[in-house]
Amino acid sequence: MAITTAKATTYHNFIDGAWVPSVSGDLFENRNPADSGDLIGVFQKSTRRDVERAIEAARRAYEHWRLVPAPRRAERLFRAAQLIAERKEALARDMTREMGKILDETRGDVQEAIDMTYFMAGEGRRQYGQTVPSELRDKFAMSVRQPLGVCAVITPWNFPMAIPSWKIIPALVCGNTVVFKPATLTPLSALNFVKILEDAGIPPGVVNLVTGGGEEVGNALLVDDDVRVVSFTGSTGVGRTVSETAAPSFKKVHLEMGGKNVIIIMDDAKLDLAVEGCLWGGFGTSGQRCTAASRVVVHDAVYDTFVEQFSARARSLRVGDGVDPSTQMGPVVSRSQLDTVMKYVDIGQKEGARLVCGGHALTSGGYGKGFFHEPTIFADVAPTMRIAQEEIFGPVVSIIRCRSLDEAVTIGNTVQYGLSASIYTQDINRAFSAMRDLYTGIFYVNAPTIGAEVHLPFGGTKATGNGHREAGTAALDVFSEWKSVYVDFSGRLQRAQIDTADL
Ligand code: UN1
Repeated sequence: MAITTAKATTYHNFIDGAWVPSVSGDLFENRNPADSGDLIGVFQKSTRRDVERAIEAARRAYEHWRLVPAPRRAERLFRAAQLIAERKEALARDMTREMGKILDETRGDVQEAIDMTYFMAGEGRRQYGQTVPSELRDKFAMSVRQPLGVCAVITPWNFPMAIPSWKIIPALVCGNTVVFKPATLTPLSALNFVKILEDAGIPPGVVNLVTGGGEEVGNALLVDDDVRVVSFTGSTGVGRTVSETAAPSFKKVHLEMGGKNVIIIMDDAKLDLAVEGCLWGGFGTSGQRCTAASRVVVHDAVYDTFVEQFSARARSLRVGDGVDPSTQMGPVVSRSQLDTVMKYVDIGQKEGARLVCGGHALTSGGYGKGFFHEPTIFADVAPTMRIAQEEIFGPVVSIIRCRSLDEAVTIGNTVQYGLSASIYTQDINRAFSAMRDLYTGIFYVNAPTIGAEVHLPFGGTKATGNGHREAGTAALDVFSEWKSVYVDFSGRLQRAQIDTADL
């Protein structure tokens, strides 16, 4: 799997059951975002040729794997879930080191992979279809799920193990095989996950890992006729390219993209609870979640008190290396992510929003070697400002004033995205009307916009998604398709819609 030299550990691709170098001979580095002097390892900078080999292995393995009974496939997945649980602490530490979020959160990320793997393994004994009466005599009618073939799984760096598990495990339980291209910023967690699948006894070729950039590796997956499903999580811009590139070969494309999620705080809200929720929703994972609460719409009657309490709490958050147990917010993932955050802080100030907390990258002292930024809050943000409309993916929250629930819902809906929304109120009527009227895929009452559980559908509306959902049994709809089966045991030709059965 890996060769360690005095300089750095070299990690390999996993193709057809073997850990192999790229044909390119090129490598890329994986560094710690809390300390860029910490080189974690070097990974294969793969090419189209590597991808083609992986697809070919997956295509061949599919012919065997699709015929393994689903409950038997699931046994290997239950074993994988146990192995992830056994290795949880080490996996979380690797993840904090390569991605930056604090250990509590990386443990949560690994736990989400455990939960998903157990949940989906259970689907090995379900995958229910329908059995319905036929309109003709002596005829049987039912529907069954069938796998599609080779699935391309393209994942982001913010949930380095949870999101791969959301895609790979349902793909496998349905009988598909996988070529997995993880984000170049978090290849170690991806590799750890694939190693566990290997150790759990998933046969050669069923899961293949190819590391490298989107231009080379991602694109090669999207244009290959043998890839039948693409499941992608990432930005809306890249998602559009994925969709367009995969369209000519009629792949089934599942996209999970950006968010600009809103928390609405009404005048009757428990304000302390709302402040806690906004801190966790806005600054958890340093704001780098598609579900992050990057907008807070607050009723006029509690606006000033909320701004004061929320900014006081945000100012006191301890920013630092995620492995330090006292750290509450880690770095952002990379230099370019830090540049994006700084760019939006600048945009917010130029747009005339009021900076009430943070606003600076942290560069001195222990922060000098990493990509740290203060928790940042803008108040008096107009709903049309760019900081209220565009996904920043960093620790920046925009507070917007409202005077009624109707106005709050309109503001909530007036963005291009539709992933998650939330309301803090003690009034059940307001909670239910907001639940109905906010056009998102996920909705919370008296809780922040983050924290979805694995057994309900996950995904969003508008520019967040393309109508599919992952997680829950909804994920089976991405990784299988329906076959309707009619069995005529009458022994004669019966013509549907023409020959009617006698009463
Ligand atoms: C993401 O940000 O892409 O609901 C996933 C949540 C997590 C998953 C987030 N369970 O915030």
